[in-house]
Amino acid sequence: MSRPILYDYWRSSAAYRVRIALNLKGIDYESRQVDLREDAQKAEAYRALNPQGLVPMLEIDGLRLTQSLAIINYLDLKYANQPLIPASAAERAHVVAMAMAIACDIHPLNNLRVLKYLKNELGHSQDEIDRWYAHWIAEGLPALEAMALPRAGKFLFGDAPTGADVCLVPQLYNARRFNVPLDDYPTLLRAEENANQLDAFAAAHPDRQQVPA
Ligand SMILES: N[C@@H](CCC(=O)N[C@@H](CS)C(=O)NCC(=O)O)C(=O)O
Repeated sequence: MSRPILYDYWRSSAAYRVRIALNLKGIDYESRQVDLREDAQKAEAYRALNPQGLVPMLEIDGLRLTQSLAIINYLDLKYANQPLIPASAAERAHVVAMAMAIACDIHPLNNLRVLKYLKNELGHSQDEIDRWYAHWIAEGLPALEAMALPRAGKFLFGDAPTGADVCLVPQLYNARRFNVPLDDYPTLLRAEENANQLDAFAAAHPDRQQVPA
């Protein structure tokens, strides 16, 4: 297998998910930074590869994969070590629901292009945009805490990391950047703490990535 290439951005939480998943699977990869500050994701050459103009994108096994949850699902089906999504239908539905509560219902509302639209097209102030950002996190996390509570162990589901934790850790990183209070979410914080003790999570942290000059 040639070395997979991750079209990445150090601060992108969707790319952070894929970095964690690749690390958990023990897959060595090359990170290519797509500089979101410079709108490199919108460049024609990049859009020719990924029509959505978003990161992450993963070139692996002769494929070009987009959408972090689809990539995580691919990696999990293809590389059996360290399962990220449980096999049983009911457990699978539970873990995927927690991942989607973040990836579909919190993160998209706070994506860069949404924030830019609020600022540049609708004329909102930075203070209003920061409130918007924090609002959607504060709306989503209590539900996630309640979803996780009955079946959580060291992680959101049981005692091993799953795709739900892979989504959680980048989302809490974002929450902290915007000073969203997290004290009401002990289950989420426990999972985050246990996850960050693992090399796979620690090595994927934005502070450990190459930052474009
Ligand atoms: N649902 C997508 C979201 C990808 C996404 O929104 N990526 C962000 C960075 S976290 C991005 O590329 N933003 C660029 C923009 O908004 O222009 C996934 O999970 O991969």
